[in-house]
Amino acid sequence: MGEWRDLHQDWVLNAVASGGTGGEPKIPAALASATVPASVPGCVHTDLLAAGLIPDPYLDRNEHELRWIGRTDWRYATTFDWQPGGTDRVDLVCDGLDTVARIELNGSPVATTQNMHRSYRFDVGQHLRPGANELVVTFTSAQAYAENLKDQLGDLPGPNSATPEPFNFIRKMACNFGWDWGPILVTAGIWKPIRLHSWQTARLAKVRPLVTVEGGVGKVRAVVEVDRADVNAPLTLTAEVAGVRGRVDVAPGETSATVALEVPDPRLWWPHGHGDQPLYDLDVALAAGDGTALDSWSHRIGFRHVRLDTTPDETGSAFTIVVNGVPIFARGANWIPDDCFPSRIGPERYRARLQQAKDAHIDLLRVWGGGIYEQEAFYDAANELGILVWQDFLFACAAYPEESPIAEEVEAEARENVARLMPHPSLVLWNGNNENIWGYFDWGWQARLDGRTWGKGYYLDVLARVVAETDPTRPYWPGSPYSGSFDIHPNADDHGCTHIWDAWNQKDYAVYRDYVPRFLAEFGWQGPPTWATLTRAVHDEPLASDSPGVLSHQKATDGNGKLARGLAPHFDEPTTVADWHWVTQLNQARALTYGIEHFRSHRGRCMGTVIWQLNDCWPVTSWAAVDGDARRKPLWYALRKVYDPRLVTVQPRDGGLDIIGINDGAEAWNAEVVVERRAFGGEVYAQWTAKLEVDPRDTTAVRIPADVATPVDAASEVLVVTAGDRRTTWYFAEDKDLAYPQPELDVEVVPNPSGTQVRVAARTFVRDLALFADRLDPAARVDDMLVTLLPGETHTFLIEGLTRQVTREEVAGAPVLRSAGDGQVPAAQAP
Ligand code: BMA
Repeated sequence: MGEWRDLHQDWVLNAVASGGTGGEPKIPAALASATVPASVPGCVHTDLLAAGLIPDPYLDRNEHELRWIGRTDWRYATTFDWQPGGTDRVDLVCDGLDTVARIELNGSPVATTQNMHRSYRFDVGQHLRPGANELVVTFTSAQAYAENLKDQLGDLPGPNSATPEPFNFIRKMACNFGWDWGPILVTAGIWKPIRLHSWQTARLAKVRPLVTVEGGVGKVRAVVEVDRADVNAPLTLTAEVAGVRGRVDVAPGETSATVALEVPDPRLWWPHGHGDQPLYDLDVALAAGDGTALDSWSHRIGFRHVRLDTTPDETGSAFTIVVNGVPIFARGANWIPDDCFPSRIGPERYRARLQQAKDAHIDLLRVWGGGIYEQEAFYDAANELGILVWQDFLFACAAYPEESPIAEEVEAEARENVARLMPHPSLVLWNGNNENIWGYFDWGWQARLDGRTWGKGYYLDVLARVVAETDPTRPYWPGSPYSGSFDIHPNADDHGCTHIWDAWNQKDYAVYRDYVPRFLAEFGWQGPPTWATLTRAVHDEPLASDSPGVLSHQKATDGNGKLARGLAPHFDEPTTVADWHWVTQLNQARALTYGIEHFRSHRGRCMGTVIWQLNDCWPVTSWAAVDGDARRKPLWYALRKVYDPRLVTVQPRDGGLDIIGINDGAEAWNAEVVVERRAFGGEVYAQWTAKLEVDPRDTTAVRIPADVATPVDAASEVLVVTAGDRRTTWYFAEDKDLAYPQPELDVEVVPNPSGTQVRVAARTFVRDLALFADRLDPAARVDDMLVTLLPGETHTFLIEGLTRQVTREEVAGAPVLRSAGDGQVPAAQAP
C-alpha cells in the first residue's frame, strides 16, 4: 500500500513583493522583513493575526487597512526530513492552493498553479534528496494576477457594485473580493492539506461511483482510473457494498476499469421528513496480479434516484426536484462560505451550521456560485442530516471570459469537482451559474460585451457536457435564474427557477404576493446581526445604525436606506439604536414569513423556496438567518415556524380570507380548525370551526366566512386560527397602525438543570415576544422566539449557556424581552 505523509509542520511565511497597482498601500515596514510562523492548512491573514502583526480584519474598520495583504506576494517555506523508501513514485499532493502558486523543491521548480478550486499531484521523486529537503510555495498576489488578466483580455461587465473587483478573471472564491455582505479580504495560502504520497506499481487515480436505483435495485458502477508506475503490471480491481462484491482484471497497459454491483432492495436515502438517511460503505481496492494490496478508496454512499422535472405544462414549465419518484417541495436556504478564511472551517463547524439549518426545517441548501465547492465535511453532514444540496458551479454576477487560461481551468475544475462530490447522496443538482444569464439579459451587458464571450459556452455547453460525461446520475441546469430557453426571459415566473429581488431593492415585501414562481431560488430581506455579534465586532462610541463601524459592516448598496424604506410601510421609525436593531430584525423575520407562507400556499405550481441566505462569513448586517458568530437571528426562529412541514396560514384570496393547510409529509393531516376574531383586550367577537383535511404532500384551502373575517375595528382585532396543535394569527392592519396594548407581563426566572427558564405570563395580548439571551450573556442562547400570547396565556423560554445568574429585573423588559410594538408606544404613554 502507498504511504501518505502530511507536510504540515514548520512552515514560515514572508512577504516578498507588493504586486499592487494604483497607489495601494505597500507592505508595512515592520512586516517587510518579518518571518512569521505559518499554519498549513491556513492562510496569510490568519497567520499574521495569530502572530499579532495585524488587527482582526472582522473588527471595526480594520478590513480597510489590510488591503495590502491581497496585493502582496507571499512565500511559504518549510524543511522536512525524508529518506528514500524504495517506492516507484513519490508525489507531492496539494489538495488546495490559494491561488497563483509557484512550487519549488530544493530550489528546483516543480509547477505553477492558478486555481483555488483544483487539487494537484506532482511527481517529485527526482527533486527529493535523503535528509533535509526544502519546500517553497510562493503565491503571486491574486489581485494583481486578476487585474493583469483583465487588462489582457479586456474588462467585462459585472454586478452593479461601487467597487468593481476583478473576481471574474481568476478561479478563486469570488466573494474574497468583497460582496454585498462580505469584506474585501483577498487571501493567499495553502488552504487544504499538502502531503507526500509514496507508491508502488499503480494507484487509484479517480473513483467515480455512479449510484442509482432502478426498479428497487440499487445499482453502483464504480468507474475507476488507474495511474501506473509499471505499465505492464497486471492488476485487479474489487469493489464491495452492502455485502455485494465484484472484481475485474485490469490488463497490462489498461488505465481504466469498471466494477458493476447490484444491491437488491437497498434501504433508500431520503431528505429528512421524507424518510431515513441510510448510508452504505463502498470500498474499492486495487491489487497487483499476485494479490499484493496497492491502493484503496472508501466512501459512504446512499441509494436514491433523483431527477429534475422540467416538464412543460399549461402555465409554463416545472422546476421540481424528484427524489425516489416523490416530488419534493424544497424548503431551502442559500449557503455562502461560512468564513472569509475557509481554511478555518472544520467538520464540527460545518456540522453545527447544517444542524442549525435542519433544526429550522430546512431540507435544501444551495451552495452559491460566488463561494467554493465546499469541503467534504459539508456534504458528509448533509448526507447524515438528510439535507439536499444544490451545487452551483463557481460563477456569480459577472461575465466570465471563455478564453485561455480561464477556459482550461474551468473545465479541469469542473471535471475534478463533479467527480469528487458524486459519492454524496445529498448532492442532487448541479447549476451553471448565479445570475449571469439574468445579467446578460437585464444588466446592460450586451452593449458592453459587443460580441465578446461572457460564459454562455460554459453554461450551455462545457458544464452540461462535463456533468453528462462525469456523473450522468445527476441533473444539470444552466443557471439561476433560468427559464430553460434563451427565447424566454431567464427570470420568468412561469418557467424554471426564479430570483425575486425587487421586493428588497425597490419595493416592499408585499410584492411577494404578486409572484407565484415555479421554484424560487433566491429572495431575502436584511437585518442586523445579533446584538452580541454586532457589539463584539463594532466598538463605535456612540453606536448608531449609521456610525462608522456599523456602516462598514453593511456592504449592500444603500443597505441602510433600504432597511429604512422597508420598515416604513410596516413600523414607525425607530428612534434609538436598540429599537432600530429590534425592529429591523423583526421586519426581516416578517418579510420572509410573509413570502414563504404565500409561496408554500401555492405548493404544486411552486415547488421550492430557497431564502437568501442561511449564514454569514463575518459579523455583518445581511440577509442571513444565522449571523457571522453563529448566533441565530429572529429570522431563524421565524423560519422554523414557516418551514414546519405542516403549516397553517391565512391568505387573502379573491376578496376574502382563506385558511390554507400545507402538508409536506407522507401522511394525511386532518385537524379541526377553530377561528376566532378577538379584540386585543381578549373579547371573542366571532368564532367558527371547520374541518381541515390535507392530503399527503398537498394543500387545502378553507374560506373563512365573511362575518368572521371582517373586523369591527381593524386596529385592535386579531384572527386566531388554530389547526390541531398549530396556530397562526392574522391582522387587519400594519403594525404601525395597530393599537397594541402596552404589554403587561409577569416574568419569573427559574434556574433549572438544563438552563434557566423564563416564564412569561401575559396579562395583555402580546405579539412576537422575543427574549434576547445574548443581551444577558454573549454565551447564552434561547430556545424560542416570536411567540404570540393571548391575555392569560403563558410561555416558558429556556436559556442555555448562561455563565452567570440573571435576575428577573434584567430579563423582564427591553432590551432583553421585546415584542412587536413595544417600541412604538406613543411618547405620552411611555414610562
Ligand atoms: C443575489 C445573490 C448575491 C447577493 C444577493 C443579495 O444577487 O446572488 O449575489 O449577495 O442577491 O443582494
